[in-house]
Amino acid sequence: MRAGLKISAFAAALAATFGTAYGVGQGIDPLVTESAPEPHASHEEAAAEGAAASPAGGLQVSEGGYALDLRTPSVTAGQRSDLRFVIRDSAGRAVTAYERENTKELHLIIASRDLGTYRHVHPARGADGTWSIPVELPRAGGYRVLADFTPAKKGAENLTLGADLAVAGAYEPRRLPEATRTVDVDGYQVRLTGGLTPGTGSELELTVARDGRPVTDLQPYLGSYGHLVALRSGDLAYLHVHPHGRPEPGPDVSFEATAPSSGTYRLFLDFKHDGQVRTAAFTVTAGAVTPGADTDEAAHGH
Ligand SMILES: [Cu+2]
Repeated sequence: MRAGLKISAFAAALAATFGTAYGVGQGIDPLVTESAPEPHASHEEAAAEGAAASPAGGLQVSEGGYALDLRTPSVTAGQRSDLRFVIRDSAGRAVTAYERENTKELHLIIASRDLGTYRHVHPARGADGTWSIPVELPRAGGYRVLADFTPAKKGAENLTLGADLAVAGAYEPRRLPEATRTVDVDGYQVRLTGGLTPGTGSELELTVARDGRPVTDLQPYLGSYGHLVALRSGDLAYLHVHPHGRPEPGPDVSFEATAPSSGTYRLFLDFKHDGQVRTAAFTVTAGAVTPGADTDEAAHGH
């Protein structure tokens, strides 16, 4: 059992390393993205629909000819300050035209490397293309700023670019909370059903209750009844999570997500009720740690 666990952890580390290397290749030459070989992919991964077509986002500061120029690379913990950034095209010009997604031109995620602090915000864009949002981050440390957007240009695809943000102050790293099925937030209980499977889409269902009673009057937020973001622990790779099934105002909100690799992820559900947006966070492990799976993965991977 102990040996199996070690092999699994090693395999997960390899998967993360290869995933990053593949991402870097994309940045150097976007033209070869579609046909980039994946010699490390297992048979299962290669067969999994969409696994190769949608690598994890957020790992690169530049991709597909666009770059995230974070004008505020550091802020101070506990102090309110303006976070400013510009999305630039391949000629270095500020992008000023975007397609709206979920009612917004750009979605910004700010997350600490230890995943203990998370913000999903919507900055304002100036006419010159500079985005800004006031932020106050409670704890010091390394953070990632992830911008999710689609340029309004023929052929442009949705991108998630990521940049490092330093938050000055006394740094105390925190451990990722243990995996749990139920999370309490401001008097609400949110239960998670389902999980993440590496390379394959799977359903995640979140059920919202208050004081033990199912909440059936969730309010629309950004065009739907809940928003889910998944970040991979270790590199903060960003997963695109899509709503699943018919939209209903609770108590269940469903999503479909594909984990790019085995490993540990943190899920953040934003939901709106009584006029306020709240966030429930879950730790989820993708890929069952079983001796059989370890052997299989090691055999295919090498
Ligand atoms: Cu958003």
